[in-house]
Parts: sequence; C-alpha cells; structure tokens
Amino acid sequence: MSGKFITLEGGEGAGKSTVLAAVRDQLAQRGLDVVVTREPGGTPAGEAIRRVLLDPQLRGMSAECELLLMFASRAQLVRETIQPALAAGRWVLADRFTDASFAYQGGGRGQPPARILDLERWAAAGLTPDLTLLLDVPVAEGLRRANGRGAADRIEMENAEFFERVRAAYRHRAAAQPERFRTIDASRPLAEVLAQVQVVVSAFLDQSGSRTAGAGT
Ligand code: Z5A
Repeated sequence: MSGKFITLEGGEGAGKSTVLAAVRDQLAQRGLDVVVTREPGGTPAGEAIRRVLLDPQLRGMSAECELLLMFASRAQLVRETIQPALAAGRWVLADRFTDASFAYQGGGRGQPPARILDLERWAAAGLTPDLTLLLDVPVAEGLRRANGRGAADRIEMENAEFFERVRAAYRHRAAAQPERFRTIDASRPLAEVLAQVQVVVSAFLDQSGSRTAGAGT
C-alpha cells in the first residue's frame, strides 16, 4: 500500500490532540509506518517559527506576516518531512495543514482565499491531504474546554467572533470538498467521537487498500 496523507483540523478545544493519538494507533495496528507531525512546526525551523507565531507578546503582528509565517513553516515541513515520507511509502498524520490557513487566516483574518491558494500552490507544492478529519465543535464548547489549560497563546487570545468565522470557514471548505473531508461532531462525548473516527479511518484504509491493489502497485 502506498503512503497516504491524513490531516486533523478543527477549532479551539475540538479534541485534535486526543483524536490524533487514536488515529496513529489505528494506523500502526494495520502495520503502517506512520509519521506524526504538526503545524505550525514539525521541523526545527518550523518549531522556531511556531514560537514566534504563538508568542502572546507579539500581538501587533499583521495578518500578512502571520499568513507568510504559517506558510514558511509549511514550506519546510513539506520538503523536509512530508514529501520524503510519502515518497518512501510511509503514512503522514498531521495535526493541521493548509485548511487551517484558509480557516484562520482566510476566515478569521480576512485574507483573500486566492492569495492563500497561490501560497498553497507555491510554498506547499500543491500538496493536498488524501483524507481530512474536521472535528467540529460549537465555539463556546471548544473555548470552555480550551480554557481549562494554561495561559492563552497569541491566537487563542482572539474573541469568540473570530473563532465563529474560523468555524464557518472550515465548514464551508468541508462542504465544498466532500470527497476529502469527513466532518465529525466533536461536541459528543469523547468515546463517541473516537468511535466515529475509527469507523471513518477504517473505511478510508479499506478503500485505499482496494484502490492500491486495483492499480497493481
Ligand atoms: N493556525 C493557524 O492560524 N493557521 C494555520 O495555518 C495553522 C495553525 C496550521 C496552533 O495550533 C495555532 O495555530 C492554532 C491555530 C493556528 N491556534 N489557535 N487557536 P494547535 O493545533 O497547535 O493548537 P490548538 O488549536 O490551540 O489545539 P488545541 O486547542 O489544543 O485543540 P485540540 O488539540 O483540538 O484539543 P485537545 O487538547 O485534544 O482537547 C482540549 C481539551 O478538551 C482536553 O482537555 C481534552 O481532554 C478535552 N476534550 C477533547 N475532546 C473532548 C470531548 N469530545 N468531550 C469532552 N472533552 C473533550
């Protein structure tokens, strides 16, 4: 079976970190060689960029600067980690990817989608996930969960209206690309969320296996 690229997306407190661990285990149980990564970050350069992006002291950062830094991190991750892994037949599981830029910098900050698309083609080498799990949770519930953690980072300091725009952009994107997105109702109890994710990933694995076998690779 050739390598595939799976991403997890969602707003604040949607449960990505929790679900990511379960998906990683599910892939590993199928004997797949899995590379787990995250954005922004995932490489030494990307993690340095992440520290700048999330630094609460840098609240004056412009939307343009933020967008370019997100793609600077992504450009490095694609070339240093994702493309080599996929070329070697490994599977890549990422906590966020370009859909987050369409949601946060596009929906949240109002950056034009066409600009983000240009960056996706250039900086992210046009790489698109094979499967994206969107963990969808009402903003108030997500913020309630996230507030249980430590001090807010620069982006977490945004108001509820910002996160409503982010959520709307994610949902709009998922509706426009149903072949790639699977939307999970992440407001349900964790056990139910994990069960639904497992079914979705199983179906994807079965489909990927049969497609690969059919292609004779
Ligand atoms: N960002 C961007 O703007 N543009 C981009 O292109 C990219 C990113 C790539 C860092 O992302 C920030 O960068 C992020 C988007 C922006 N900013 N914000 N805001 P990140 O993914 O590293 O950080 P995050 O979004 O802040 O992740 P998170 O808040 O940690 O969310 P999570 O991983 O989805 O949540 P969690 O830690 O798994 O769960 C949160 C809590 O809820 C925890 O206590 C869980 O036990 C609990 N939980 C989880 N699921 C449930 C259910 N179903 N019921 C009850 N409780 C639950």
